[in-house]
Parts: sequence; C-alpha cells; structure tokens
Amino acid sequence: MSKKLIWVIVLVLVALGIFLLLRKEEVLAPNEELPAALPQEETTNTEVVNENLITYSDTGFAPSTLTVKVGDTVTWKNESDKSMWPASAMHPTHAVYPTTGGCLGSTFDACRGVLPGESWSFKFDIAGEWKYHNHLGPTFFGTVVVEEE
Ligand SMILES: [Cu+2]
Repeated sequence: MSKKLIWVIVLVLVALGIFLLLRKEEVLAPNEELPAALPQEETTNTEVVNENLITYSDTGFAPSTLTVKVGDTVTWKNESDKSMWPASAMHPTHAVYPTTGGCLGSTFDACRGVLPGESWSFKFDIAGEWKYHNHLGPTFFGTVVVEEE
C-alpha cells in the first residue's frame, strides 16, 4: 500500500517537473529578442578598433612611446584637469615633423588647447621617430614611432 503511494508521489513530482520545464521554455520564448542586442555589442567593438591611444594626465603622456604603422591615426585623450596642446618637436617652432601648413610649423600640431575630457587625433603618413610635447607645458613630451608597412 505505502509502496504504491510512494510511486504516485514520484509520478506527480515527475509530472510537475515536466510541467515546470515546459513553462520555463514558454517564459523564455517571448524574450527571444536576444539577437537584437548583438549589433549593439558590435558597435562597441568597432570603437575599440583604433587602439592608437595616448592619454595625457597630470603626470604626462602615456605611453611615452607609441609605435604605429604609416597611415595610422593616433588619438591623444586629455585626462588631466588642464588643457593640453600636443605638437611636434621642437618647442616653440614645431617644425620637426616634415610637413608645412600648421599654425606654427608642421601640421602635427593641435593648434589649440584641447580641453580636459577632449581628444585630438593626427594621422601619420611619414615613417620616423616623431617627438612631440605639450605646448602648454613643454616639460611633458613623448614619441610616436611610425613604421613602414
Ligand atoms: Cu611648443
């Protein structure tokens, strides 16, 4: 008698388990909008593609030397609480990077104070070791090494 009762209870529990499993699938089905969330992840990934980033803080530029390829764009991000003005060596003529037409010398020159939180980018088309500095605080400097492809 009691053995039969145990079997009934087991059957009821198994039936309940199956019922709950089926319900869980039903609950999941209306939330099937997961594929829509995937393109968003892809957009965040494309932003990370340009990793030629130099940050400027109160202790200077980091990394102090960045190596890139010809044609790459380097971005300077100002994470300090003062303006930064990345510009080619030498201060104050800014003429070492061999282009002309910048505000003082070479075009490798932000030509303005880049505010805290802002960024400035420059595309390097000439191979070499290009030193730069913060025109507003020339004790801070760094190097961009541009290698041939
Ligand atoms: Cu300067």
